[in-house]
Amino acid sequence: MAADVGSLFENNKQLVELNIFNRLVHADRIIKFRVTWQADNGDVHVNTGYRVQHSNLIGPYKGGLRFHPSVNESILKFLAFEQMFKNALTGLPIGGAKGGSDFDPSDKSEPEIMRFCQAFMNELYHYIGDQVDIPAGDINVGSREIGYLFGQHRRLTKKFSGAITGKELEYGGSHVRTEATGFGLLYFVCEMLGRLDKKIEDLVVSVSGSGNVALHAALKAIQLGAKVITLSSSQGHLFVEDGFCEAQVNQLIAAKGSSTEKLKSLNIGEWVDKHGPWQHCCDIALPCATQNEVTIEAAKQLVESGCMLVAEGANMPCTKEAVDWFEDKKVLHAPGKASNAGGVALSALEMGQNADFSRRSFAKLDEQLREIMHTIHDNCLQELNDADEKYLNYRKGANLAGFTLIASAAIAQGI
Ligand code: NDP
Ligand code: 2IT
Repeated sequence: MAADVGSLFENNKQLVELNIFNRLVHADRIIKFRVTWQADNGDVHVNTGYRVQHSNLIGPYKGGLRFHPSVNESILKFLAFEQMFKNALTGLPIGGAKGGSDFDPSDKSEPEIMRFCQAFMNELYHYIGDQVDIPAGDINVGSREIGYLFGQHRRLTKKFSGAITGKELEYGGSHVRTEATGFGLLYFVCEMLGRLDKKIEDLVVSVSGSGNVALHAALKAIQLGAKVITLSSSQGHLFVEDGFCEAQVNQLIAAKGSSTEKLKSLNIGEWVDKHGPWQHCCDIALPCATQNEVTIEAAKQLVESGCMLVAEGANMPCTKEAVDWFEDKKVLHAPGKASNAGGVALSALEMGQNADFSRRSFAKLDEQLREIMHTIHDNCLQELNDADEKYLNYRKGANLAGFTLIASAAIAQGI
């Protein structure tokens, strides 16, 4: 990031004089709180909850909540920082935030998850609101958790307000929000392929993860005529040489239980324990699980086996060394802040529908999502002048475009 924006600082003295870099690196505030909840057997547990409100320079704080044992302040700080640039790239008026807890939902009962969500909201509700900060889902926070969180917010505030997105349709949710990150990722990939005069039909796609983002990415890739050969969980991956079919992916979307159990229950292909999915030959790799899952070793395997395009569905799934490798080998790489921005963009459209008590159709919102991904793709290229960079360097383009927008807002609004 710093290297990408270095030349910008040389050419714009105001950025230095007004100390813009330091002002944007530090979060506006970090809220940290205790969450006490009771297990089914009567035991009382304590977890830590967080909300990092990074910047509301261009709109109210906006970003997901993650429940995972790996959650800590450091991870949420980088996710909130990235979210600020991602949200700016959408062209919509949303600031950047992220939150969550180190709570592990994987071995908890439904009532335990409900009680945890309620206890979490008992503290978080002080800091959010439809004009202030609007959380949504992320890892292990899907429509069930959003329902419990929203219900508790409604009880505590006595207001039915759009203070959370990712809601079910019946109580203020939006069509396409569930699908948006994965579908948007594929619309972005099609934009990238279009510049190479290529189409996605018949290309081989490797996807990691088997959660909300991964499954909707796989579904859209198959619908567009690609062959999806892998899906994964934290325990390993499923390799299907002939490719998953649409019905199998839909079955996974509808299924309950752990990612590993769901994948194994399909009884197809080859289950590879404890390995990520990057060892197989593919044209396109879509990391859609978690941060740092594509290491330099995985990047080398992908390049060697002929992969020509990597687009991030997850947030920062490729290590810096992996991205450097892709760029060095002229493999197109899209950073998550651009390619996975469809989810938060649809969240912003959900906020708009909540604000004017309206509901748009699936078809209309899907079309809007396509347009937004097209705009984000254009935004990534517009700051690059060098022809080589324009061909290759989405990372630099996305950082420059996001930074320029946020920096202008910071300058315009004074110190
Ligand atoms: P889900 O909880 O629905 O799915 C997460 C998937 O990733 C599961 O299959 C999970 O497997 C796997 N996973 C989680 N941790 C690890 C790990 N350490 N190693 C390997 N696999 C892992 O989350 P989402 O699909 O919503 O999120 C996936 C990624 O996309 C995250 O990086 C998230 O920040 C990002 N994202 C999400 C958006 C959204 O709207 N939901 C929007 C934009 C980005 P298991 O169950 O075995 O842990
Ligand atoms: O990383 C992300 O963009 C999300 N988890 C979605 C955030 C949102 O507010 O919809």
